[in-house]
Amino acid sequence: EIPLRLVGSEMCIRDRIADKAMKSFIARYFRDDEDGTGMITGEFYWPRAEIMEVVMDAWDKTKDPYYQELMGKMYRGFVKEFGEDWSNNPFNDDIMWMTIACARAYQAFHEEIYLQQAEKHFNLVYDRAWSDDLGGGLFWRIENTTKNACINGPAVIAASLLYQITQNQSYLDRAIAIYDWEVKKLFGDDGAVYDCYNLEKGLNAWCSTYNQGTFIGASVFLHQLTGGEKYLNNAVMAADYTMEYMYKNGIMNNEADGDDMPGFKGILARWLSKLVYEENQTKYFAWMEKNADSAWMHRNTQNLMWTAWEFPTNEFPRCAWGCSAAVAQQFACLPYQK
Ligand code: 7K2
Repeated sequence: EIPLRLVGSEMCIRDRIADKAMKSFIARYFRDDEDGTGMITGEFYWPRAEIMEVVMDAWDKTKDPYYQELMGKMYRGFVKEFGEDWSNNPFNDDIMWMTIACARAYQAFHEEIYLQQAEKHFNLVYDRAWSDDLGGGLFWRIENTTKNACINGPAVIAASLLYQITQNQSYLDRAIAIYDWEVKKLFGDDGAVYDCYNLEKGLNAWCSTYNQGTFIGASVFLHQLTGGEKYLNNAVMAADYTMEYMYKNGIMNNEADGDDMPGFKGILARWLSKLVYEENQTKYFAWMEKNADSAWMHRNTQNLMWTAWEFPTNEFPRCAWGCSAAVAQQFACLPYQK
């Protein structure tokens, strides 16, 4: 068990900081509507789904019933805007992020709608995105030109969750097949997870925290579901690469531009936490805490933390998504609640 420790001059334990960070984030960005729905203002499709995952992280680490209610409101707000059938979104990854959020919500709360939506949309994406081009794997979008880490890693996680829930072997079989392909085409000997493989242009070897993160998560699930040692070795390689090579054990400051990148680090935080706590890989913990502390030290007067964790947070951060990553980082440093 990793002990909680006192943090800086606050002399406040870490779970209180995570709680304060989340409540401040919600106070600033969550719109609570009278019809029982709610939404994160200013955010579009996949950041909305991923902020639901941050809510699920908070549930996993606190078991505070408030988060069940919050997840329900966010889910209903999402459906109010995008409908119950997400197949008209051309991005397979967008649908898959929402599938993961739903599968996690079902595991936590056992509300049927979440499982129905997760199963329906996992299968929908799998059926339209899997192909034998490049030896397997899922396409990123409906044009079927490129196979990306950002759909394949999340799909392994979604399939693993669905296998845990249903015990339906076909989910595990598909998780393994997608994973094997990702390792073959998008995983380097040094632990790098490459962004994508384009049918015409070949490999794009760019690395990002979210792809490292979903690969770590996928590896941990398959280690736990199959017992295969290679999965744990891969998770450790990908985590080492992220901490030691990408960041030299320092503070994460980049991925702040555009609409997609500012929340990426929260995805790494989530799955690295699973590797640390569930697989007892404690060597990453000090680095995680260092980043969580730096982000908190650089919060603004509303307790919001922008995604460049070594710099002071502006009083008016650019978007909710870019403030959600540090909230995820705070929860990542807490143990799972039984
Ligand atoms: O090119 C992909 C991916 O491979 C790359 O890692 C990121 C970097 O960009 C896209 S994935 C982001 C898309 C997700 N779906 C909704 C779209 O609006 C968004 O661009 O940013």
